[in-house]
Amino acid sequence: MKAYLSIGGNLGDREQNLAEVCRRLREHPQLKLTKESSIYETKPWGKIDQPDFWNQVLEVETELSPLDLLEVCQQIENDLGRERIVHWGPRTVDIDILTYDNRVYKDERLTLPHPRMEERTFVLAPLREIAPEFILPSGCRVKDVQGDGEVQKLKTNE
Ligand code: A4P
Ligand code: MG
Repeated sequence: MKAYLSIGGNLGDREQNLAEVCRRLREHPQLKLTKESSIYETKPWGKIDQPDFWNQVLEVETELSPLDLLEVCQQIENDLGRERIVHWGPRTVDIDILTYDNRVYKDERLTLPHPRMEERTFVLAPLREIAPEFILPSGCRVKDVQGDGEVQKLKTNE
């Protein structure tokens, strides 16, 4: 199954933290990290009185169920020192599952597709780079949707 992950953080060594997420995903026996976008420096979305984020989008292939994939993501967040203090607040690293093979899912642990993905340039810009033909939940192609928020490409992976 193909899934897209949005990763980002704005505390500590942002470059190192993103690299560490990728390293751990690559090492996971039931996952294949198939694409990595460039890294973007992004203005905080939602709660704006916090440092700028670094964000990236990844494509993974996996046989893990959506909930098992979420568990892998949360384990990596915890290992990298993520503390949940403020909702939408500063974090070392956050890993969100954007989509999982067109699945629709909703319970208290997981909502698929990610409900806010189409509003956010920090998600859309890197996703557009690795999957320009991707059809968003609204039915629009990712290359035709802009979203809100300022982003700047830092490190090119193209
Ligand atoms: N959860 C439900 N659905 C999902 C999913 N598809 N993927 C649950 C991952 N987790 C999902 O998340 C809260 C709960 O959401 C988890 O327990 C999980 O079971 P969290 O990571 O603990 O808290 P959070 O990240 O503060 O809340 P939330 O609602 O996930 O926030 P977002 O939407 O992730 O937004 N600005 C910029 N520029 N860059 C960013 O990366 N991130 C946020 C956080 C705000 N502003 C940002 C950025
Ligand atoms: Mg989150």
